[in-house]
Amino acid sequence: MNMSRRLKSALNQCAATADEALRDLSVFREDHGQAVCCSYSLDAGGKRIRPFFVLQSCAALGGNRHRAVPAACSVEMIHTYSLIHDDLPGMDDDSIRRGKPSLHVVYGTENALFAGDRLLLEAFRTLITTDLSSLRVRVMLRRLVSAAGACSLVGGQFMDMYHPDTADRSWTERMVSGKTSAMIRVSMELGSIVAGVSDGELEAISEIGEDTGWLFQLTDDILDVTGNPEEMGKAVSKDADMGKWNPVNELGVDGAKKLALENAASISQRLDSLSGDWSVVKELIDYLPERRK
Ligand code: GRG
Repeated sequence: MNMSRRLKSALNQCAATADEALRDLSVFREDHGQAVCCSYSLDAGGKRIRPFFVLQSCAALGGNRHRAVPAACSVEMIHTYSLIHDDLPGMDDDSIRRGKPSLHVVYGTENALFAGDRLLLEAFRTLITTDLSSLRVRVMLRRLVSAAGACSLVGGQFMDMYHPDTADRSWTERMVSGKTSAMIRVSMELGSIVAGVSDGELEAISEIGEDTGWLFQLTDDILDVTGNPEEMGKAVSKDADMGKWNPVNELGVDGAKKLALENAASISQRLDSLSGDWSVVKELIDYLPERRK
């Protein structure tokens, strides 16, 4: 399945919007080492999937995309911090990220720690600048804190690091929910909140975001076996080499691809039941099982 011209253009547009806004943040224009380190990783060319979900969820509900830009930058900064820290020798120990040497390889472990810490904090400073009522901004902050926190991103990473031999499907689902889904779910939530979503619909979007995160991880696991490291800009075969349980180990590549197609179809169907026009988001969901990077 080829990516449609419409989807390609929406992805490029969202990435360009996020890139431009991130470069404009004064913190990355300061002339000292940490700013250089933060920019090195942010500018390294990630896919900007999370900013896409923020901006497109806002647009789907008829919101003002411009107002969602701080949230798009915030989720990308937290995601980038998590990649920088995950690549450290004491964590997943990866020397290539986004097709370039990982930050710690170029600037050292200490600077990678500082840059990650800084990105995490700047993400919240940036979200506070959202042009909405302070009540609405507080709701967004609460969601972002919780997605990045001990029961989500940090918690999922902790589980993955102290991965027990007995880890089974339900353990892995909880770990993925924290490590991968939380940031994708919150991206859809924040974009929807900017657009003024109702409480009832926000919960439906949140569940769709959770399942989209699971689908994203499933396709990441498939690419871990079938992907090309150059195309993906990172190492592959890591989980297989470590003997970790994941759906691909259980179902094989074809079984996992079938499951990804089924999950994408179910998410697409649920997007149809929401108000607004989610067609661009649906196109990305339908494309995920085929993605090569
Ligand atoms: C250090 C708190 C902390 C968390 C690290 C991000 C992470 C958690 C681990 C990296 C390994 C991994 C497979 C995480 C699952 C999420 C995922 C698939 C990340 C890669 O996201 P992409 O493909 O990356 O969107 P780009 O580079 O395109 O932004």
